Amino acid sequence: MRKEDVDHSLYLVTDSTPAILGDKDICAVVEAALRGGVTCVQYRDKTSDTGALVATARRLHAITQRHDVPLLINDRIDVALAIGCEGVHIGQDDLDLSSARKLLGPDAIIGVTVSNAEETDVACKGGADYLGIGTVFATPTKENTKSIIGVDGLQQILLQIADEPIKTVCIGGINASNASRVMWQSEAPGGKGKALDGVAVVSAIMAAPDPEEASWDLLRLVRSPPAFARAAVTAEQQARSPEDLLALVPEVVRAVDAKKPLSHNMTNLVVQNFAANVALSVGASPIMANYGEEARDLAMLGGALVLNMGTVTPKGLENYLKALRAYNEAGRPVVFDPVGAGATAVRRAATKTILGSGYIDVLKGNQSEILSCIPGGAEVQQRGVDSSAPGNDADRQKLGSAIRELAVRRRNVVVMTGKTDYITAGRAVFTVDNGHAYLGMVTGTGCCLGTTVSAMVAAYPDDKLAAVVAGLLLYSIAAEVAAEREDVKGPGTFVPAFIDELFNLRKATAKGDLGWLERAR
Ligand code: 3NM
Ligand code: MG
Repeated sequence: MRKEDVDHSLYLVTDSTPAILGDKDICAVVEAALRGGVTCVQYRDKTSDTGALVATARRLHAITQRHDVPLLINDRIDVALAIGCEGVHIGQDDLDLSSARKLLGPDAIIGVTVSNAEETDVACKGGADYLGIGTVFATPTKENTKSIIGVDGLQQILLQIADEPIKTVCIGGINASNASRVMWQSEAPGGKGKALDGVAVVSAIMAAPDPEEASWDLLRLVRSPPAFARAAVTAEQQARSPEDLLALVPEVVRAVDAKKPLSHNMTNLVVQNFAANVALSVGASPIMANYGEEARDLAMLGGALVLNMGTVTPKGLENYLKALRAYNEAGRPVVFDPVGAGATAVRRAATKTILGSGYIDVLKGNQSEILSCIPGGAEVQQRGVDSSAPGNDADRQKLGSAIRELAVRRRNVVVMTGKTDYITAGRAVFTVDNGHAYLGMVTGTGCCLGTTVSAMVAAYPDDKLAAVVAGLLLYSIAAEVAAEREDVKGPGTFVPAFIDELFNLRKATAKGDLGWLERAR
């Protein structure tokens, strides 16, 4: 087999420890995995004596050869030479690349594990054939893994090697629940980076009750985009003008009115009642369900999920992750509101975990919350960028480019609220200047915007940018209209009037009365 022809889609790394292999025969497991479609095998055994290593490697090679799949040996160049297999995989603590190349010759496949920019650079310059990039997610399979790089770190490396003629797989905690998402999410912004060639797994196959079926399943997942990718904002949708988007607002609001979509809120203790009433006013069916086990069933009902981090607890976080997974698998929209994201270490960690564990269709927060979702965003914040200062063009530009980068990286829609609200899917940044000071004097108005947006994306999932713009305009204009009413004397009387006006504007829109939209700024 020529090394250019190697398919890295599903790369199996073996493990001989009882915790993973159990009492199964390694050759039987590898054979089953190959029947299931594994495209590359690495024999990794950190404990056996050299004689046993060579004997097992020989048996494995006979099997992989029958399936026309390369066999690589982890670390042990001597074993690879002894059995004459296709190559080796070396880690950062193993023999160096150029010595390995000297020993094995130009035709051998040599892969290198990398976890940062420098290691990647060295491996590419040294002529590695492929990179094993990791550790993506924490995994019990390998002891003392060095750094957990997440999908963000993976994307960074793929961007760095955009023009290198090298193959790539990622490794660490990859399984059927995340393989498809990691392949899609790691794709670098705007198609600028390298696409991952595949995933490398140990336990997802070696510890599976049925390795053949597990392999078959994983290969299918690696090769097909995840359910939510179908409805990501397209380049054409991004290219529209503010006027184009404004023209779609009535259609979005009417879609909510007609469909009464489910708005599934996992939200904080303070806003449950208010958020449910807001959902009803904009035309959605609210359910305030914080128990993750329910999410799978609820995700099937054609709605959207709001993850609001307002009251975060360890149990709550587990519930969020279950729900996130269920909605991602169903291809239904998820709105994430990282309430107080930068405020405490717990919230910073929870935000990172949520962002790393699934796909967020719409990320919504105030300036400090959104900036805490951006690597280096805290600095922008500390430099004193002030979104509440209208007319400061330099600040607007800085914030605009920060959130554009965030949306590009995450391939989603980002909404940053403030006196001016910013919306972007990575290309243009749209702003909304509607709203009223009372919104800032009543608790939960930010959270309820998340609920409103969830109703819009649930009813209009194929155009999330238009849906988000519609939600923001409906919400902030309803606040203006309510605040101007004669019966509204302050924040207290504002709340019921606001709920009324959300309802009134929706009903007016359904009837074709669009006067309120003339207020859009
Ligand atoms: N190398 P699982 S992580 C062998 O980060 C290995 O370099 C890693 O096992 C690295 O698929 C890892 O069971 C173990 O999570 C991956
Ligand atoms: Mg190693």
